[in-house]
Amino acid sequence: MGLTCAQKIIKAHLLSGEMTVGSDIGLKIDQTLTQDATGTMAYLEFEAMNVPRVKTERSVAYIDHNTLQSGFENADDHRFIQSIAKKHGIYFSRPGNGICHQVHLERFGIPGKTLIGSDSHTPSGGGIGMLAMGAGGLDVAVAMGGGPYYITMPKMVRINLNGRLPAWVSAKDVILEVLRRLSVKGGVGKIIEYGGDGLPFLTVPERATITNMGTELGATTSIFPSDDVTRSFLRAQGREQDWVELLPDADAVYDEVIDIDLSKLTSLAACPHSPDAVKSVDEIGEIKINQVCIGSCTNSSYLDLMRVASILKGKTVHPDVSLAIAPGSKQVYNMLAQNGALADLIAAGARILECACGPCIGMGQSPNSGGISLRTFNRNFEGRSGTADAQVYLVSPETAAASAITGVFTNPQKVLGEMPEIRLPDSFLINFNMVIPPAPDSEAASIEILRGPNIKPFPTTEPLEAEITAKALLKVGDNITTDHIMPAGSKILPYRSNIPYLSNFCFAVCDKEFPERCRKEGKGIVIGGQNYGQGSSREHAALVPLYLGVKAVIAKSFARIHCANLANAGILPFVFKNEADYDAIDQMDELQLPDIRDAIANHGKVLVKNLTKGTEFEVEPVLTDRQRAMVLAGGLLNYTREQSQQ
Ligand code: MIC
Ligand code: SF4
Repeated sequence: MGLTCAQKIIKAHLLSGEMTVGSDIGLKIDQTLTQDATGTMAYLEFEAMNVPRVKTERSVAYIDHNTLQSGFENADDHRFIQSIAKKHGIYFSRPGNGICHQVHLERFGIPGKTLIGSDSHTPSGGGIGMLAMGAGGLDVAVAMGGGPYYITMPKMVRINLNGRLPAWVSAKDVILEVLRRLSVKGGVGKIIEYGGDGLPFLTVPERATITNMGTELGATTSIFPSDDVTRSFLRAQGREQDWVELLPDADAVYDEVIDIDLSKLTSLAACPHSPDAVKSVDEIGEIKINQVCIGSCTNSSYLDLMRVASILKGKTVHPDVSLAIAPGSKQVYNMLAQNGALADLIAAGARILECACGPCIGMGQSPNSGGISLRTFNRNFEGRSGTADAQVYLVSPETAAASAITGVFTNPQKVLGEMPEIRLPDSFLINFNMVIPPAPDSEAASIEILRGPNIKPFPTTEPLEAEITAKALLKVGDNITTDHIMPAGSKILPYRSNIPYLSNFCFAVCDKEFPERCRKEGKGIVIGGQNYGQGSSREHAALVPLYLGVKAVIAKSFARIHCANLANAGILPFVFKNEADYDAIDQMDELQLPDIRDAIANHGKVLVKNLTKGTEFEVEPVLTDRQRAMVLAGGLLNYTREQSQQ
């Protein structure tokens, strides 16, 4: 039987398990990336593992999230990561060099390789034919130490992109169409592989827009083949030697096949507050807007911003609209500066931000009260922009730029006339001066790690107790994101290395009293709906509840990375055997899991007694055998230590 692109990479990297859907497989990881908001914790964890130099082919530490330095915290964390990187064999991409996924694609990504990153949008690497996955910081630390990365062998979905996109309709509209069809849960347990006769017309950055936002489908990852388009991108990046061909076998078998006729697509938008609440721009109508933000790891490539510049050239941003633009990388920014496109953006009135995540993660540029903001980003979760009442729509750069001029939601196809042909350059501007290579092995031991006072130790865990009795301290609905569990934004993000402080904001979007209740009760259980923990890879959404005494989460279903982060932290993830039992629990009911240690160790039935209601229901642990051993030990770090002592 033939193999898909993803299966070929998995096969070449398989360290344990069988390539059959649903089995736990361990993969050799060639490359890792971290960003600063998850990186500080990941490197503290890496240090705890006592591995002197990373064992990967390439590990890169990026600074791109916490670049708003309104206190000492962020700059201290940057300095910490820089010193760790130098000592332990990691390349360091300095603040200002760009967003991790954009820079990785330009400078480090290699087709056919595996990449994990402590950021959920790591699947951007799928645009260049990598098997690239988001993971918790601890998993990345283990991979840097040479350990395998474990996933559940996913199903394979093939999406055929056929035909050509109409003028002014772009890659963002393609992935919004996929989200419209599949929803934010539609990719769970699946790898999305793209094919079809439209592929030769989609450049690597456009492919990366699509794989990047595959994260919003809940997919394990998304991937494009590595073909001539990939080769010319790498050639233009001066890295043709990194190219290898990666195509699916003609008789590859997919579990599901979806066809999209690109020529029928129109400009789309994801409406508040979910990336799958997709409507066409025409359906939304010409509503007045207040803000437009262009950038993020989804849409900040050279091609994206050249198109935006061509739309804005000679125009002025509407007086009632604030337009902010953050180029994805120094390469993009510098090229726009050299070819004059930056001047067109500035002249039109765009507020140019540094090459970083910026408004995407609420680091500034929050909209006005009740503001309507059009963003080329990938997430529009409630509160993420920094204000509680913002209405954020996710759109293509073309829709964003056209609307910035008119001041209302605008279908670019209707107002922009003929589309100029904008191509990728034959050679990109290559200047590696913002990437600091690690120190040579011989000097590593003498390098001092520079720690600031904001860095607090991460919470320690204990082996699983024989029994758990605790109250349901919070009951939430479906699609709870990690932005609900552990919000980000400019006020909180600087404290990513300070779990005690962060704990004051846990679940702040849903219930401000939650941290206080936890402190009062000392321990608790969280009850969730479908797709609990979707979104970010931030392990803080597990470490902070752990710090607050959360012992277990019982949900209808989980998002992949968050579920793994819970197990890594030693928090038990359970799903209801019978979803109707969810309805019978009230917040503050006292729940008991008798003999839980024994049940986890011996694959026994897990019964939960509702002591308040006098009822009983069954739940199932969402744990592989390896994860069972891990939670028994009290999480991945304890488990890794135990294993290394054996
Ligand atoms: C995000 O887009 O939510 C983030 C911020 O990049 C996160 C990582 C984090 O929380 O630091 C992600 O996507 O994993
Ligand atoms: Fe940064 Fe936004 Fe991309 Fe996350 S989604 S990595 S915050 S640009």
